[in-house]
Amino acid sequence: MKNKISLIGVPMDLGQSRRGVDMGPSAIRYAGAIERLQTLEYDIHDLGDIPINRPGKIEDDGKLKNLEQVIEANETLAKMVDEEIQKGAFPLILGGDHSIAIGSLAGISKHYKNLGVIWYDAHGDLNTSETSPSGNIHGMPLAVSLGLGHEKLTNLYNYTPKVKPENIVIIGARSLDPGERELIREKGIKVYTMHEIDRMGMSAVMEETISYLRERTDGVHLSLDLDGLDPTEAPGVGTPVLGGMTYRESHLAMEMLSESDIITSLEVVEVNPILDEKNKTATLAVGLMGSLFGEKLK
Ligand code: EXY
Ligand code: MN
Ligand code: MN
Ligand code: MN
Repeated sequence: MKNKISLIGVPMDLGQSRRGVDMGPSAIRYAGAIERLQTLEYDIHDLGDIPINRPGKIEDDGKLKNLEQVIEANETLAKMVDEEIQKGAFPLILGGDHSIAIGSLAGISKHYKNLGVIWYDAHGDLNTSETSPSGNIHGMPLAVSLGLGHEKLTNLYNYTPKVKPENIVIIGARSLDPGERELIREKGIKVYTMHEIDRMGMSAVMEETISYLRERTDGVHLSLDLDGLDPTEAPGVGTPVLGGMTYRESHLAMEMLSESDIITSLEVVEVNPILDEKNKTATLAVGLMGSLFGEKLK
């Protein structure tokens, strides 16, 4: 993994409806993310937070809430991420809700022929405005990155698609909408739901994921949604779903990814300190980052 890390905060909460996730970047910084990576001798630069223009009461049609503000922030994010990769840095993006993956993947993917994506999440985030039950854009970023959905989102940063379906692995899914299930079947997207994780064990899931992506991609983006973990361990998330991955399973997943050395970018999303208990979820996220960046137990 590269030694130079560029940290970018995106205090985005307009991709969903619960206040508080805009404080995710601060909560993760307060949980010691920067110091943790400095201890591992990374040269980490905190580029601060992207400004989010708060809407007045702009009536949207409810099918793509806060579309303009989400687009604006993601265009800025894509440009910053693109520039940091050009400078040879490893992009580490802190959310903010998962709609920021639209900008992350737009800024990252142009640097790869076949970017792999590991979507560590309780959800598929594969909705379009046609299939979404909520109109929240944080439930759409993976569909958008596949080139599916509103063209103002899919064409962000002037190219589409960002990711090919065969280069995606979803891990931890346990809440998929009908339209997402249809898309997964139609596109043949690789998904390890909690059922597979329970049957196979996290170690086998990660072995398969790593070898699958190693043979077909030239870089891998890890999109780490903290609601992928069980809410009894990670309560500070906006869309909790019971029966999630444990902290230990997640540490193993991060340690195996660290050993594999396939991860070329990271985003950590959906930490909502208002819903949390004593910044527990951000602290857990920083612990997982430590494992991903090479911390060893002995
Ligand atoms: N599938 C539901 C929707 O589209 O509204 C819930 C999405 C939750 C998305 C969180 C970020 O993972
Ligand atoms: Mn430096
Ligand atoms: Mn998500
Ligand atoms: Mn999620």
